Amino acid sequence: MFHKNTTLGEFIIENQSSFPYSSGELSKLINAIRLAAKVVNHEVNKAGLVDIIGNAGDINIQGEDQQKLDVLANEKFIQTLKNREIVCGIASEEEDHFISVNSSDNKHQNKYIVLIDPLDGSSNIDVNVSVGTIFSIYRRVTPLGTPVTMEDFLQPGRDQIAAGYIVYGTSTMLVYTTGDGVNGFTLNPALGTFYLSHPNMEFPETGKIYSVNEGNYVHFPQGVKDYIKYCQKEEGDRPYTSRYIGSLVSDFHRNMIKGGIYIYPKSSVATEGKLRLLYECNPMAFIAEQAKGKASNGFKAIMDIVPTELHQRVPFFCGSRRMVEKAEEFMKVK
Ligand code: P6P
Repeated sequence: MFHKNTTLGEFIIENQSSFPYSSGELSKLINAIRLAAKVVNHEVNKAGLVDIIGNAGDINIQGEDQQKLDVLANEKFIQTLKNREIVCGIASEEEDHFISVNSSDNKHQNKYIVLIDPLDGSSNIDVNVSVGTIFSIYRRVTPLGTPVTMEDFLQPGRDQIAAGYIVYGTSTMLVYTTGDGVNGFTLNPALGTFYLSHPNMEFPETGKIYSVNEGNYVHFPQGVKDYIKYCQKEEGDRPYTSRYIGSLVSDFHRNMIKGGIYIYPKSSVATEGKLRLLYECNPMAFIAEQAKGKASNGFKAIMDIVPTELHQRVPFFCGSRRMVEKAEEFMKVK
């Protein structure tokens, strides 16, 4: 049992002993993500000084090229992961193709694959709304000693060995799972240390918050329209409250604490939805299921979908189990 003063570093070491066949490499990987999160957190917080440091693409007061924050976040995470002799491949929303990471001895002995959305919701930065990083970790499936292939990245979410997110909000939190529950750590910026603030996080079985961009209502499938009207109907525990931040990680995080459902469905304008399967939906689905919630495409568990493309999109229904099940009932009818 962990006490609330446990640091992320201590937790990783404690957790490692309970993680089967871990030779400490997964711990090194989570530590790499922890480090990159601190660096990105510093840059995200500084971005508020945009009038002083300049917009992306401008020259800032140091006379340096001001990078777009999502480009910077991408570089920081990739650089930090590459420096560890444990990652053999990286895929990112910011990279068209996957990156093959050769070990220093060039014998391709590293065994972990990392897929990442380095800064999800980055358009919110300019309006000072929270953003997030999402990561997903697998073991490679092709033989050690060979360069990674696309097969290593197109694994179903069910095969993830770890997943998590960082939410850069009113406080910065790192929330992750290695398949043994979900734990949340809050950064103390004065010390640069993450502390266990939310042990064993779980979705309430149901809730009263629904998160969907109702501006797209006219384009939604009939089942989604009917579910939204169900949420708004004055009956029983309804009407529910509508909360939509426009940042997946923030909406997900609030719903996990308070109870709720997040929906990004397909529509006549987004025929497969907007969110990416590999580095947004699968990691959030792993966390959701580990937190006793649910994640589907409206019909099938997200983590049972066999990927076909690196950047493929899927419709996404995620949150309190009974709310997702109710939404799926409406999807099955129409
Ligand atoms: P829309 C951010 O761009 C994002 O990927 C998610 O974080 C967010 O929930 C969604 O897209 C917002 O998309 O179309 O409602 O603005």
